Amino acid sequence: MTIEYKKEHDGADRVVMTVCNSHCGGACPLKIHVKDGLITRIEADDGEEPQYKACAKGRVYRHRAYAPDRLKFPMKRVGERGKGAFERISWDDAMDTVASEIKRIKECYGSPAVLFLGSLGDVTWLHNSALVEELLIRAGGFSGSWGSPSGEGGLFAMMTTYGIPGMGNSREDFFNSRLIILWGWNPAVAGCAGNTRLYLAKAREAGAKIITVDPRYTDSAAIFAHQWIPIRPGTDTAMLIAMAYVLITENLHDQVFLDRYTLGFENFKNYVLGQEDGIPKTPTWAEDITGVPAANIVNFAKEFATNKPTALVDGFAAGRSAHGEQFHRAAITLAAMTGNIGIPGGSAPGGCAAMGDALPPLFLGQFAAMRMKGGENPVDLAAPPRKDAIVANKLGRLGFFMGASQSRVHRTRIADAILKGRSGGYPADYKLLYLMNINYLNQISNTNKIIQGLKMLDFIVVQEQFMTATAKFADILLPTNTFLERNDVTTGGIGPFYGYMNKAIDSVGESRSQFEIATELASRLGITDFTDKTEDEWLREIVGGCQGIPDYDTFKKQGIHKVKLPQPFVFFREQINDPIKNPFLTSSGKIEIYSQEIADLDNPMLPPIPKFIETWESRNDPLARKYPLQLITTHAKMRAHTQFDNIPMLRELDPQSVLINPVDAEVRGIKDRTLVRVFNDRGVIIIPARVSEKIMPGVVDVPQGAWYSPDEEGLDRGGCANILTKDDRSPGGAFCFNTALVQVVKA
Ligand SMILES: Nc1nc2c(c(=O)[nH]1)N[C@H]1C(S)=C(S)[C@@H](COP(=O)(O)OP(=O)(O)OC[C@H]3O[C@@H](n4cnc5c(=O)[nH]c(N)nc54)[C@H](O)[C@@H]3O)O[C@H]1N2
Ligand SMILES: Nc1nc2c(c(=O)[nH]1)N[C@H]1C(S)=C(S)[C@@H](COP(=O)(O)OP(=O)(O)OC[C@H]3O[C@@H](n4cnc5c(=O)[nH]c(N)nc54)[C@H](O)[C@@H]3O)O[C@H]1N2
Ligand code: SF4
Ligand SMILES: [Mo]
Repeated sequence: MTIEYKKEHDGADRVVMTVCNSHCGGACPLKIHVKDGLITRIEADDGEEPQYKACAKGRVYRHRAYAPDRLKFPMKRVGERGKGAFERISWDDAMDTVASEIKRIKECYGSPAVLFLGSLGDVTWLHNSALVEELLIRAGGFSGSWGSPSGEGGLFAMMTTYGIPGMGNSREDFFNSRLIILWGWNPAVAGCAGNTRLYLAKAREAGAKIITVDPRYTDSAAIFAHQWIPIRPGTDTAMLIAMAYVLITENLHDQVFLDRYTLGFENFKNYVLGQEDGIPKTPTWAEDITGVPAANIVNFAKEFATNKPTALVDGFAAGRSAHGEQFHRAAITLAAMTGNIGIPGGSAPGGCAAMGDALPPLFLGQFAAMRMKGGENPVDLAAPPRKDAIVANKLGRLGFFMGASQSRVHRTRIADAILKGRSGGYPADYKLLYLMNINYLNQISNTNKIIQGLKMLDFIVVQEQFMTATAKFADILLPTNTFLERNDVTTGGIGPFYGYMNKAIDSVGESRSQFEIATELASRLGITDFTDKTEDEWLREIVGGCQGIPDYDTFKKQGIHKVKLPQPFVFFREQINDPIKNPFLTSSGKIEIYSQEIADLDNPMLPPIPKFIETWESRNDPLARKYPLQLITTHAKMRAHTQFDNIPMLRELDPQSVLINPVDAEVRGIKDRTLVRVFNDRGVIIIPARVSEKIMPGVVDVPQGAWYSPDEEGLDRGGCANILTKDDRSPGGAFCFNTALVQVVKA
């Protein structure tokens, strides 16, 4: 859709309104200037307040769309898997091969042999991996996986404690907070940030105190915080429990709130005071575990209890660990003990508080629109339900990656399942892998094992925009266009808005949209009624189901519809204001500090009250003698996961490196920018070190998402963090990207 434009600026023929939402948790309106069919420049939102200002990644999207390594034609592999030798073929050949391989594998081995893995790419309602899942369902079914890499620990905590997934309050509600705690959350860089930065700055100006709890002195700490509390990774639960000890023993907890809205506080209290196991969870007990001085824990706890309202925002990262769910359950408990849930200026922890009020119910409903027609996946239905599928059972088909069937293997274990199959106790022998919107090899734990798995398969198809490390393992590569080359709709990442993503340019090369690819493939699989609508008709239908959007054509022209809320959204406000009329969606109708649902699982590693359980590969693990440093793998400023790592000007702004404290660097003879090897038994990466006090001693950070780039010896010089992470999950399903031990030496 074209809007009028003052030509004197850059001679653009037209300016197209769209929205970037590159899997960074944000969504930012973009104005794309187009001249002679080519993008000349990109501007950010300058419309009505609040504006959602694009970051550097969105502003240079032109470089991504026109990158030299864009996949422009369908290709078939001609060399060894992983080496990247391909030959151009026609779309007809590519589609025929993919369809005939799907049919062949299904006939020879059954539908469970077809494995599908998809992720997000862009977070939009039409062009997404649900399309191919839908067609595979209609073709007889496929094997899926389960587990959200972002925050399965948080989801588990929210489902068991509140009964539904949480959301953040509106960002302007920070103005009502006296204290804001960024616990493992760095919104200046990542964590579904959007306008958060602006609102945090304004809240600080308005007098709120801001504290960060993080192994790193982050940009958020530097810009917003009055205090930084460094903490050892994976030990946050111990600190929260010791804070509960201070509140209980100093009688600072809100007993009225606990009585009215929660269940099981007494059980938790017995554990905290040591009546259950003989160990009082004192600040001194926690000091030894967390590295945070006991006196600081006492002061912090008192500050939390006496500065109501406090927004405790627990990011997903501390939950991305070997007992991640305990962290989020403990954070919810602390917020309940201080009466901070469901009130203006407070927060409902559980991970999703970091996400903002992105209209998730509408988002999920619309996203799933096309899938609904196909019904359930026959492969899922044929297998018995998973006993521990608490999250999946409650979210049903609306949840991503959360299947409740035993046909689904946790994503961290997929490579192991490929390698071992049924003889290893897995539900199927996988033969064909369909990858879409995912950089599987790079982004899921234990890259080297994934590589072994990928070599084993009969056939791999990858729908990609670039020659990623994963793409190099494909037998057939299907080039996908970018959001600039198709129409779609989206919701704001964290702000309440709807965005229309207008097509700005024609598809680069022969790349096609995901809708085109799915439709074409469906017809070759004999599914003649896959879709009865065009792209535009689907979008009209989806938009028609959204509350408050004016009319389709106006919306398309405007490109963005900012939702005006009568007052800041406060999650669980109704439950707190009128608990009889609006109970929590747990079986007791209360916030379940004690969860019978968890107790019924009868797993000692999943206690029914939040408890501190030491992780594997902690600093006390005997393995720490060999690999003495704790690894975290944070989300990088200039990438959205692996997206944008191939854009030189972004890469230069923040080159991949391992962040290490001067104390740890000095004993190893490492100086700033020294090339180092970071390794453990799972693999090695070779990248420069950044020596800085911005990370606490004993911990190193390899930001996730850098492209795996092996040299001739097979050693990764790109700095792919998942070379080092373990392919295991927490008992509640959390990915353990922040639980690993490594050593660092000069290269
Ligand atoms: N620029 C950018 N933004 C992104 C993304 C991206 O790739 N790039 N990805 C998006 C997606 S999909 C997601 S899920 C979110 C993820 O967002 P987050 O999970 O919030 O991001 P992280 O950078 O992994 O972690 C946030 C902070 O937690 C700290 N941390 C790590 N381990 C621990 C721990 O054990 N304890 C404590 N207290 N802190 C810890 C890290 O040092 C970091 O500063 O970000 C979204 N936003
Ligand atoms: N060590 C470690 N690993 C992590 C994490 C961590 O904290 N530490 N974080 C995890 C988290 S939270 C997440 S969400 C995952 C993300 O993992 P992924 O979703 O795998 O990461 P992306 O880089 O977004 O990969 C999307 C891929 O899809 C391709 N693609 C194909 N079609 C399209 C399209 O139409 N549009 C777009 N935009 N891309 C397309 C892109 O080029 C890209 O290669 O990573 C996880 N991995
Ligand atoms: S990458 Fe994320 S923050 Fe940056 S412009 Fe795109 S949506 Fe906005
Ligand atoms: Mo994520």
